[in-house]
Parts: sequence; structure tokens; C-alpha cells
Amino acid sequence: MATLGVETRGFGIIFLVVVLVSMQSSSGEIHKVGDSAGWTTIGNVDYKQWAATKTFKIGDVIVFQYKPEYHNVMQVTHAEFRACNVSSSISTHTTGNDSITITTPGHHFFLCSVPGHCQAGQKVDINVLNSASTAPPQSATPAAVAAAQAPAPAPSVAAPLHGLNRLSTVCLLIALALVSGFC
Ligand SMILES: [Cu+2]
Repeated sequence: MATLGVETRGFGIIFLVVVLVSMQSSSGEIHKVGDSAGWTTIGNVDYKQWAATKTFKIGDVIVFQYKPEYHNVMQVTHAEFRACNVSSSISTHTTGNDSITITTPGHHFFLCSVPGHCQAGQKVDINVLNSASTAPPQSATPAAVAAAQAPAPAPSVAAPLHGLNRLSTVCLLIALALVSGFC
């Protein structure tokens, strides 16, 4: 009978921990493009490799840091990204310290529109996981890209919940350890 009481208390603690963690982690991770190198043409930073080492989720913040007199950030379509076509853009950022919050899943293509820079490799494809996991896997088809880049119909409840996964697992383990330690 005592075991039942402990289990009930344990679940109560776990529930509280999960709620607290979900409230604290809703802002998402911050990813500085190029890490210490930043957004540049110097040093031949491999932004494809950089992106491949990250996991991007809805709610995460992508930060471009660069000297605004030398570079900029343009979000473009997949076709424009591939061709380094800078004649139009979805959005343009020029402050030198641009924070872009991810609100939609799928590919987000960015490049520097200064002549020659995109061709030199100053371009990055941020592929954002769909944390809702109900949609089919994102492909690189024009339709999927267009859908991914369309304005989000609503932020949806997925954004505040996505941060739960990793942190809550850690906290659940801590809560379980605490509970079992009290017995
Ligand atoms: Cu540039």
C-alpha cells in the first residue's frame, strides 16, 4: 500500500516538472550561423557542413553576425538559392546582427546578395524539422518549398511544446531518482 502512495507522489512531481520545463524552454535554441566564424566569405566556411551538424526546430532562432558594410542576409526560394539569383527575396536583413525566429518547418534558404559572395559559398540551407510529425517528410520539390516558405497560418501549439523532448527527459530522470531516493 505504501508503494501506491509513493508512485502517486512521484507522478505528481513528474507532472509538475514537465509543466515547468515546457514553460521555460518555449523560446527554442539559438544557432549562430558559422559559429565563431559568423556570416562571411573569409576562410571558406562550409555552411552546408555547419547546418548538417545542427538540428533546427520550430521556435529556434537563427543568428547571422557579420559586418553590415560587407554582407547582408537574403531569404530566397530554393531555385534562387541554387542559382545564387539575388534579383528578388522573401526577406532581406542588413543589421549585421540579424536574429530570425523559425516559425515554419522545411527548408529556409539564405544567401548574401553582395556580388560573388553566394558563388563563393556564402549561402546556407536551414532545414527545420516538423516537430508535429503528422505531415509527410519534407522534400525539395518546388511545391514543398513554397508551402514551407508561405506565411504560417498560425504559430500552433507545436511551438511551445517542441522544447519538451530533451529537457523533459532529463528532468523526468532526475524526478525519478529523487523519488526513489526518498523510499
Ligand atoms: Cu557577403
